Amino acid sequence: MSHKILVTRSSMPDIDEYIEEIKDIWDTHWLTNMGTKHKRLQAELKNYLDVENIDLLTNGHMALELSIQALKLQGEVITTPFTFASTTHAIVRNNLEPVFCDINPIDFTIDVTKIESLITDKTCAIVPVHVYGNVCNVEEIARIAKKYGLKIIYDAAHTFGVRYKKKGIGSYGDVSCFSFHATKVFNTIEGGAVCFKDNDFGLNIYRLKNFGIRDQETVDSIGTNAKMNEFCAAMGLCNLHSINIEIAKRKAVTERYRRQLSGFDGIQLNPAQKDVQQNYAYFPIVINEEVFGSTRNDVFRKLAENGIGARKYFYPLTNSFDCFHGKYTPYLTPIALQISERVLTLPLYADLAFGDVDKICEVILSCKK
Ligand code: T4K
Repeated sequence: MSHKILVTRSSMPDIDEYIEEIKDIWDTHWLTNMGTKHKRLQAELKNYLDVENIDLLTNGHMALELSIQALKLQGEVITTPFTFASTTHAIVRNNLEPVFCDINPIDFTIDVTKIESLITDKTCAIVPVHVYGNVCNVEEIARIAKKYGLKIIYDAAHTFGVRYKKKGIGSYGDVSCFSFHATKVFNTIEGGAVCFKDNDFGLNIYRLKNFGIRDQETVDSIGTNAKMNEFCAAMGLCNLHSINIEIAKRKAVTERYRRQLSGFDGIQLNPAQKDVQQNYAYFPIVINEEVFGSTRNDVFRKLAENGIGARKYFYPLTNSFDCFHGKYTPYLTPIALQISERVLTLPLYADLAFGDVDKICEVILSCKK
């Protein structure tokens, strides 16, 4: 292949549209601290995501970390290790103890049949991940949380624009945290958001993202700085104009992959879930080497030799990260462990050429023995 293909490529608006959007910043000199673009984007996203309340932040990680802080949690938090570093780090950085639950092997979200056996008198919350844009079993998670009095904070970093049973995904649980990173379906360069129901929680988040400042003479919590600036908000306003086209193009790429990779023994595809309006965020495949004849790592290498940068999202599991010095036991989440050793996330972005998809599939299938 003459050109390199990476796992994703940021979608960007037309440059003239962006310049037009940021022009008035040169008149106002208002660059950050909840300016007019921040306010406009917040209102437009509340509408698009179909949520009761939303606040914007510098990134998806701060959305998670500050949400956990704002809920003033203590003790143990049930979560999964099959995720990006951010999910587990947000828990540990709040001095909470992550308790790792396994995932289900079909859509890779938390295995709801295993949550209750992990609950102790120290459990305070569940942090499930809508991984790859797949929706967790929100009904069962809500039932368990209600029964044991637990908070639910969804890591919704991958689910921008996803709807479940016709409702915005951000309206499930107590809180949902979105990422608007450059690599996401919708980006504000860097950015994130917290969607929530409780107004007091919203007030806490607003203060925490701005140093805990209540007014010019009162600082009532030890907050940090996690405010989205006006240039990022402007990027979001422009990208939001074309979000439906973005998702439609991703859908077309996804369908092209599915047509070519379906029906091969040893390749498991991401499911289309019932009652879910998808966003086509990622295209993971799971390779069972015993049937396929080559391992995930063989396929990864072969793709790399052909200039194709697939990624091992999510390997290694967060419960085996070096920074935790062997504190957790990946063998206690065996399905997550097995999937992390078999999964490969293929390139996916709106303008990925069909010819490139065909080439990627050809290289993968050439590894079948
Ligand atoms: N929870 C979950 C489940 C998440 O997946 C994430 C983030 C978070 C929480 C936290 O949200 P943020 O705080 O990030 O908003 C990338 C992203 O940096 C990260 O946002 C994302 N998850 C994760 C799954 O992927 P890396 O280390 O793989 O990124 P990197 O730099 O290798 O980029 C991947 C590819 O994207 C590149 O090969 C090319 C393309 N790219 C990258 C950048 C930076 C672009 O096209 N443009 C760009 O500006 O983590």
